[in-house]
Amino acid sequence: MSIPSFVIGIAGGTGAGKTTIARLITQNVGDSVTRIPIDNYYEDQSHLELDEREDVNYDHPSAFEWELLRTQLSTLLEGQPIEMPTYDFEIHNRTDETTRVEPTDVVILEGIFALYDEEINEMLDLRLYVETDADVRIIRRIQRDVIERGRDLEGVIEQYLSTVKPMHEQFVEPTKKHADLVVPEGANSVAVNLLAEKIHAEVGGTAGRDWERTVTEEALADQL
Ligand code: UZR
Ligand code: MG
Repeated sequence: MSIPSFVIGIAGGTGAGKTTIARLITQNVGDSVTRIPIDNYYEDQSHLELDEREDVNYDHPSAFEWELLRTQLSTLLEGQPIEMPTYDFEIHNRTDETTRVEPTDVVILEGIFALYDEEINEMLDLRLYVETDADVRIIRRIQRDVIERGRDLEGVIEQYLSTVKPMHEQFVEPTKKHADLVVPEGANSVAVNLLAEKIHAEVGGTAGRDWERTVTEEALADQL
C-alpha cells in the first residue's frame, strides 16, 4: 500500500473514450494504477421499481452520490483502502457487492462528471477532458447500449435526444473549463502515450516504450 502521489481526472461526454483512455493507461502502467469509474457512484436506487429506475435522469449531477465519492477518494488519498460500490447498468442499480480498492501510486477517476465537483477537482493533480464529436459519441453509445447492454435502438435514440444531449450541453461540456488538458478523440494514441510516460515517471518506472501507435485501431473495437 502506498499514498497516491498522482491523481488524474478524466471527464468528457458519453462515448468520448474516457474509459478506453483510463483502461489503456492502467494496462500499460500496471499495478501502480487504480481506476475509479464514477459510474459506480450512481445513487443506490433499491427503493425504486425497475420502471421507475428507467425514468431517472442519469446524466444529471444529482444522480450521483457525491458525498460517498468525496469520502472514498480522500480515504484513498490518505493511503487507506475503500470498499467501492459497483453498479449494474442492466438493472439501473447498485449491486450488493463492493470492490476492495487498495491505494496505489496513481489513481484515475473517470466519468462524465469527473471535473464537476469542486471538492473532487481540488483532489486532482491532472484534469483531462476528452473531446470527441457528438456524432461519433452517439454512434459509440448505440454500439455499446444496443450490442453490449441489450437495449433497443429506439430507446437509446430517444434517451439521447431527451436527456443525454441536453444534459451534456448544460452540465458536462461546461466542465471543460476546469481541465488542464483537452484530449481530442478518445483513443488518441499520442496523448495516451504522453500520459503513460508521465505516469511512469511519477511512479519511478521506465517510460512505456512498448506502446504502439496502433493502439488507436485496437481501442476502436472497445471504445467506451
Ligand atoms: P459513460 N446510464 C444509463 O444508461 N443507465 C444507468 O443506469 C446509469 C447510467 C448512462 C447515463 C450516461 N445515461 O449517459 C452514461 N443515460 O451512462 C454515462 N441516459 O456513462 O460516460 O460511460 O457513457
Ligand atoms: Mg465509460
